[in-house]
Amino acid sequence: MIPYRRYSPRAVMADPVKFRSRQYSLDGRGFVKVFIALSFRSGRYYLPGEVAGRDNERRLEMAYNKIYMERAIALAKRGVGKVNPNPLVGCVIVKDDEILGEGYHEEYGGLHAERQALADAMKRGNNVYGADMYVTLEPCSHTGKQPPCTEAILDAGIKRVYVGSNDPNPLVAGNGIWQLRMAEVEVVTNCMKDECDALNPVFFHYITENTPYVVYKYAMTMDGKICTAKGESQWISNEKSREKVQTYRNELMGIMVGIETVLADDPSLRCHMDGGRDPIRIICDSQLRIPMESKLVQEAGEVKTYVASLAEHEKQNRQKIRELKDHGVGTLLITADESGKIDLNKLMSQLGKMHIDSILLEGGGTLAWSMINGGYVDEVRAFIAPKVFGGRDALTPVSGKGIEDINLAKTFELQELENIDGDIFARYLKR
Ligand code: AOF
Ligand code: ZN
Repeated sequence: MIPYRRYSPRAVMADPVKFRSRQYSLDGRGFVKVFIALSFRSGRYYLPGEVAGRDNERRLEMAYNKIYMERAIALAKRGVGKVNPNPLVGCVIVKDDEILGEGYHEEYGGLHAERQALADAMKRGNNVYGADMYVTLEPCSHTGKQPPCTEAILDAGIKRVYVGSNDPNPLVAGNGIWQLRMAEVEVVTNCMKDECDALNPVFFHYITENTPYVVYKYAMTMDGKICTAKGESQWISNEKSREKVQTYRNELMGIMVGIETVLADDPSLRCHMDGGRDPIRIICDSQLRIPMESKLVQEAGEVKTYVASLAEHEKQNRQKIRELKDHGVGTLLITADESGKIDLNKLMSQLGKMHIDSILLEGGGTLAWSMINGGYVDEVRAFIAPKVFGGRDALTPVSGKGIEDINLAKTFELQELENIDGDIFARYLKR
């Protein structure tokens, strides 16, 4: 049986804002009427937050089978490196303890997880009418590159939807849950929320801040050195650790280094993982010193490459900017901050406008300090090798000016700790 629908889903969908704002614009008596009406129709008591699509404790108690949400999470992870700047989303449709269909968001601009799962069920010849759906992210309710998933869910006659994370995208933000509930689909929120949230720290940051999520990665010795006093650094961490780093280049959309690193190492910054994607390369180079013969410039025809330099120097650099352009390197002209360096706040906004949702920061220490000091580093992934280099002049992961008072330390929270064949891997989140 189709569950009774208080409002026609089409009407809600046609003008969700009207329906939504109606909730908020009602006076006290109006509110009471709406909730009594809803409670009467469904034989169940509604709380205001529920109708407006917010979470509530009571609903958390509803039983659901974790196995299916775990499956949806595993499916979502298959999209790593392919969906940015969209979120990783997985979906499983279940009836009578049988999976009827499943899917995930496979590529940017492609079908959303819910529609993939519905299509999969159809392909298998399964009828999803009255089935439960497990989805790691709140179904969308807007038309973007894809039509609203709420529409597909209602059309298919899904009875109940188990949701992991809320979608903070202002175009969705509770509206997806609200639309489903208004159409009398049962929606249980916060199902394995922590695990589902862990899929998308990048998306959550990018969609709310409009700037990239930044991960600073480095490898150092036990005594905190990233190279010997002579400058040798190959290799500090072991092979397995270095393999892990290649997955970061696939996972995150951009990669950033300072010009000193380019001058010292001539890196290519490409992804050497099988089937991996090369990240967009961004070089912070205020004076535009990047050598034309560097790998970054020479390979710019194959991988998107940008140099960020000071707008104040544009005139004197015009010729070089043109030459770089001929090689396929874009120049981002950013004005200086009060210290005369590239204004990182402006650079981050610019990268956000370019739809770059995430950046792997790979050094060097001066840039790392500026980025951490400015609060732009959201996560640190440190590899600590069981070696000692010593040497007063051997570099450390973060240099720059440093803090002036010990109480002003930049603090992070340890999130993950792993032993990788003797290397310590530590992941920290910004506090
Ligand atoms: C879902 N399931 O699998 C994804 C969702 O431009 P579009 O149409 O692809 O919409 C992108 C937005 O849709 C994205 O910012 C996020 O809010 C939501 N993504 N939603 O229900 C999915 N990928
Ligand atoms: Zn969607």
